[in-house]
Amino acid sequence: MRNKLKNRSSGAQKGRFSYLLNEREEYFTFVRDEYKRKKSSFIVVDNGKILKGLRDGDTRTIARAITSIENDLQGSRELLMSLPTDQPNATVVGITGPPGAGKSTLVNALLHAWTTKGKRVAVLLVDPSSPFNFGALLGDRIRMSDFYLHPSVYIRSLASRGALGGLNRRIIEIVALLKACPFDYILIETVGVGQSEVEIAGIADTTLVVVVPEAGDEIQTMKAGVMEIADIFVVNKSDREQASELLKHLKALAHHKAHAWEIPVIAAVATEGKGLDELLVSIEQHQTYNDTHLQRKLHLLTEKVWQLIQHEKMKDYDFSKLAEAILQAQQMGPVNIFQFAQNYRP
Ligand SMILES: Nc1nc2c(ncn2[C@@H]2O[C@H](COP(=O)(O)OP(=O)(O)O)[C@@H](O)[C@H]2O)c(=O)[nH]1
Ligand SMILES: [Mg+2]
Repeated sequence: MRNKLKNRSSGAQKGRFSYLLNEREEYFTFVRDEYKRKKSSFIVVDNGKILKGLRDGDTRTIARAITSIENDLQGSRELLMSLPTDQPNATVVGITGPPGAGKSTLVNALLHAWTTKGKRVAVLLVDPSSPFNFGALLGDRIRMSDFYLHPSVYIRSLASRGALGGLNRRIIEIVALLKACPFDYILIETVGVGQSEVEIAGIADTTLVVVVPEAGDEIQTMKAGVMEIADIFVVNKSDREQASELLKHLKALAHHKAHAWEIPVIAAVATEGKGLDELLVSIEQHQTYNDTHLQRKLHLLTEKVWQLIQHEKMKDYDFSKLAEAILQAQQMGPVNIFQFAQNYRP
């Protein structure tokens, strides 16, 4: 096994970031290796080597480490515990909004702008369907095809928690891992359905909410929560007729809600790069805002640790097993749910 790892990493040395990973293949090989590894009696996971790979930005190491974390494989917890804290922090930018709003096109435009300036960027695409269902992700992949082989870009698709959206269940861990790599920006694209847009605000330093003029109804339903999570609004496809109406409406809303930070409302045409300069400036300004409002930073950090504790405490609980236990209890008579909850052990 160790030899095998050695061979692979020497293969990867041919060029950092230069190897296009087929995630599906990577996943199956890794799970198979892991299975073999579990069967052997003496197991060594060389986290020191992995940490070095991460620090060097070695694509294969990054891909494997993410897979390991996603699947709770051996050594992944220890790896997370040993992540360095002295790294200059990458800026985490979340991009959310309805399907088809132009999020991927915008990510592509940002990649162009940042790589031109010599920045290194990791992109996480969180899709409600499985990452191994390539049909659903084809759109994103085509939109970003220029960058799959780019030496300073790493792109990874992740499954979401369920059909109703929600980010990947290990998103906090995966972002922390990417922060141990030499990236300047970590972009997370997620479809704004259900929980995901609320979750993203707890993870990203800056959250962009992308809306489009024809999404009038969606804005109405999104509106309540969306003002809380957006740090920047992008009205994309703003060359369309109804755009000025929406822009006016959002600007009024943003102004009304403004406190220390007034949410910029940017008119964009992502396909033509219109509005991009303004967006780049706004992202930078929001970074400065973050750096000077430490309360917000502390809040975000607390939010993350809160979630980690919740995951940890609930890790042995299983929804269907709980349902079974309730059913069993009901067979003995009516159930007082408070007593049941107090006494239940997984
Ligand atoms: N007319 C117009 N089309 C756009 C614009 N931005 C994106 N699109 C198109 O809208 C479609 C969906 O874009 P995509 O980036 O995949 O949206 P996502 O689902 O939010 O990631 C694609 O066909 C894009 O080419 C824009 O500003 N104007
Ligand atoms: Mg997309």
